[in-house]
Amino acid sequence: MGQKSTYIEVGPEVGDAIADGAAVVALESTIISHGMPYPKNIETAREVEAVVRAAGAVPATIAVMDGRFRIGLSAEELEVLAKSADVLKASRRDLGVAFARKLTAATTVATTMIGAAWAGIRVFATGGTGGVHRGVEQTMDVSADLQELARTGVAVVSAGVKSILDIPRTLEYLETMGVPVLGFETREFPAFFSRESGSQVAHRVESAADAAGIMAAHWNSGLGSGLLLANPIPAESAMDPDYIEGVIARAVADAEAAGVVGKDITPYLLARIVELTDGKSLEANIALVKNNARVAAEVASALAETPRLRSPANRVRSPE
Ligand code: PSU
Ligand code: MN
Repeated sequence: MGQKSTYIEVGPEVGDAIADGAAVVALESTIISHGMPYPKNIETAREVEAVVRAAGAVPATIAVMDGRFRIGLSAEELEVLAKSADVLKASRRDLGVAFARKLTAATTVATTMIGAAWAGIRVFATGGTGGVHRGVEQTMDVSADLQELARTGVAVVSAGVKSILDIPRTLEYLETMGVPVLGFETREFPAFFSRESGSQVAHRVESAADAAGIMAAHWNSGLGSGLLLANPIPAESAMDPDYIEGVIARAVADAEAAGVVGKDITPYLLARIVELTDGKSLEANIALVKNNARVAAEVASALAETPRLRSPANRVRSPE
């Protein structure tokens, strides 16, 4: 049962899975268009979908295609997003423009959460979320992803945030906004390329079922916001923290020198880090995204077993 309304179209397989209450995992598209170089981006997008399937859930990669959320991209649509360098990176503020002008846009964590919530998908896997940028005192650069976690009822599985960001301030912001940050089998908040950041999460969860139980209680009680499930990169793929910290510091300095600002900062830093590590950071990135996809599928499966899970408050209930 696919669904179509003015601003959203749910693909048939995903629509059926949602209607059946089966496990579905949302996946974002900015990581494809602006987070990784071609062709690794498309290979990874396909592999991540396969990981979700192997773990027993249906993948729903999300983007805006021709002015409408598309929930569950086809192979051709994935290809379009992977190849076109100038596709819009759409955060919440850009959605109205993309809808009105019938644009095709990659969705960030924030906008993928919105599309997922509208479709009724509760679990979303990505690499790293946005956060508070280093130098925020001067720039006020705080990713809209954090605000979205505070308002939209979707659980995001990520390997923490990259230390291109200010991790302690990112965690302070999430605490202020009332967003639960759960560590998957750890108390340490992971730093994307490495398993340690020096910052702690408030709560450690022991399994996917444990995480799903907390999510169900959070939503069923009416608390409503999103949650962040922080899942460290597998030890065998982790990078040396001192090495990657040096690379990141250099990339941040290069961005400043090049005058990069606003929404271009994150893509610039991601690409620069890949260059500076001769592609080693990209391999780590791919490994952690797959690991997040697997855990997200396990959490989605556990949630699917939860009786009477409240539907998201902002779900589009009866599309035309
Ligand atoms: N962090 C990563 N890889 C990514 C992103 C973040 O390690 O691809 C992307 C995600 O789509 C995230 C977005 O939502 O960057 C955040 O951008 P900004 O900092 O401009 O809010
Ligand atoms: Mn920003």
